[in-house]
Amino acid sequence: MAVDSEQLAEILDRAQQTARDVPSLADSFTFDLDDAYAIQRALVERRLARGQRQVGVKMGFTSHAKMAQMGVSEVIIGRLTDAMRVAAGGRVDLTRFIHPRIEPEVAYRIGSTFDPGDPDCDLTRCIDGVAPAMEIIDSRYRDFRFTHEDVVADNTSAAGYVIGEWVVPQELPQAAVRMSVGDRQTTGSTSAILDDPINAVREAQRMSVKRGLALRPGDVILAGAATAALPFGAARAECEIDGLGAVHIIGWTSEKDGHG
Ligand code: OOG
Ligand code: MG
Repeated sequence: MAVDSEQLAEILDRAQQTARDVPSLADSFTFDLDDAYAIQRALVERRLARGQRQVGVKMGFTSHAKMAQMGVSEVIIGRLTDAMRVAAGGRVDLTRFIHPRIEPEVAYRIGSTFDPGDPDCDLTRCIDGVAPAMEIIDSRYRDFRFTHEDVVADNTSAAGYVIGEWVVPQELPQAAVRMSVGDRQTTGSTSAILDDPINAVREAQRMSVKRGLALRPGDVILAGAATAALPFGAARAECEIDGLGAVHIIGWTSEKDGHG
């Protein structure tokens, strides 16, 4: 019997809104990858019904470091909404998350020459900006433990993102990537992202067609983390990519009032 995507989306939506984790859905329900993308769509549609706007997509597991960290080895795609955006240099209240992690990302912006209605339009030729970025991931699953289908259903753990200054598109086959969170650091290279992060743009175009996620001019694409994620606590998090510059945000914890 087909799973009820609305029912499973509701479980994940409530987990996100109350910042309380849930067990892996795959422990209790049988669903395949097509079902998982249907659940993701239903989940994000709930956000859109609350007035959020879809502003782009994010690729996941585009580097071996991320695949190894999470035990999932196939590229995934998720949706970004405007409510997930954190201003560069801004503060982000961590109490709205369950167990946030942060990771370095390359962001691409789709320019006005992109024609979503033309299947032959090459998205990589329509990019009009690239920027250093970070993604906050916050799996709604207990202990960040999930299957490939679970994480797709959960909108690929998407929870927040910050983008630095856009610069003109440039080749980034092997730029050094550094991220620090308080006194912890991680380093890598953009070459870890599918050999070259522009390949993540190709994958975004291919998978958005296959999975029915609309891409439009002005949308953002996060290429996927070049390194494993770090826990994001009350600290300054900064990502620097050679040739692109740096971006930072500050995690802090508001006083919890004891009423959840
Ligand atoms: C899933 C999200 C993966 C990336 O950049 O590889 C991702 C997770 O790690 O929980 O965003
Ligand atoms: Mg990511």
